Amino acid sequence: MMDDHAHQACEGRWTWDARLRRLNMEVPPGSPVRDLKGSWSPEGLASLIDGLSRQRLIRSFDGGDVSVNCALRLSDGRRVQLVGAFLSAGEAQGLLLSDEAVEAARGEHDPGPELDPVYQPILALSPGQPIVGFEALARWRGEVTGRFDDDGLALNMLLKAADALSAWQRETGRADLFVHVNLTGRDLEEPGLPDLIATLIDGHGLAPGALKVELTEQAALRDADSALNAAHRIKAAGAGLVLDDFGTGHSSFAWLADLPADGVKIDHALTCRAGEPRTRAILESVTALGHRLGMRVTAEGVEIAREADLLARIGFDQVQGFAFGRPAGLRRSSERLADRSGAAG
Ligand code: G
Ligand code: MN
Repeated sequence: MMDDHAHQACEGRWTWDARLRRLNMEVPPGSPVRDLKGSWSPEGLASLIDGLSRQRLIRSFDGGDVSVNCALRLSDGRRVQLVGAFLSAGEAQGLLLSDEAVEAARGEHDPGPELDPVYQPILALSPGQPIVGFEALARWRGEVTGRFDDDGLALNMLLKAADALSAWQRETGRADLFVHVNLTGRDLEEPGLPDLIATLIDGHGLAPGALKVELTEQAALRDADSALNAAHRIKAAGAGLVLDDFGTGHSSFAWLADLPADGVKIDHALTCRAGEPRTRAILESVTALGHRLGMRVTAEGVEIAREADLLARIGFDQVQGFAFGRPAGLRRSSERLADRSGAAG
């Protein structure tokens, strides 16, 4: 399954100047797509790309969408993707992803399954239990399960989640809605990440912290200092930070102390035992601790709806879990928001 999918790598940055109609590409010398470096008119670039991709290129920049997500096939078979957003009507910017050379050598191109995230609602434990946000989870069209080894995944998930959030905010008029995207330690090593996040936030006009990045301590295992640096840069770019899976596996108080997070999610392993006195004592302490640190505290993996009252009394601010909504596609998620009830479904 994994072998069917192209392995993407970030190869550089681009900016689009609508007034001059120039696409400026910055690509380092060693890159397999270094020949794309330079300042292009769309027509000039079109001479390098496969006929079928040309319209897509023009539409991406002239089509009026805030997001730019343009997969191009070069005439020699290499494939590149431009991801980013318009900052204003006249100016867009983003990152250049390319599929590694092995894909080109294969000749005919299997485009791979298309990323099609699902979104699981996060509800406030306040009267009416309104949906306040969603966690985006990676799924591929036509695939039931599986995670593809793909360096472009985090960037594409951020792009799709920002798009989805922007649509939900427009549909509901609620600028306070948020979306969470999970990132790994390897994702944090991507140097273009803070820029892309800033571009998406500015391009869609999102409030600071509305696009949230979930991190587990796993992200810090390889190199804690660089993970923390990256987390600070992401936060400075306008994203919220949420500590994921707290209370299980790798999750220390040191990481809680270090990460400048505005939210923490307590793992299913603890929340499913909230009724037990010892676990309850732990949960009451951890929610109080989260609040002392200025964090919103979410109970995740909640499978029994009537436990919401108990979790609220313990001190949780938010719940997420099968009892309050399974992950669903974009359309269904919009319907859930329109229902307002926040009821499971
Ligand atoms: O914390 P993390 O990002 O790993 O959690 C996301 C995963 O948890 C998803 O795969 C999602 O389907 C799953 N999940 C969501 N709600 C529940 C639940 O109520 N119970 C269990 N067991 N898993 C859940
Ligand atoms: Mn998560």
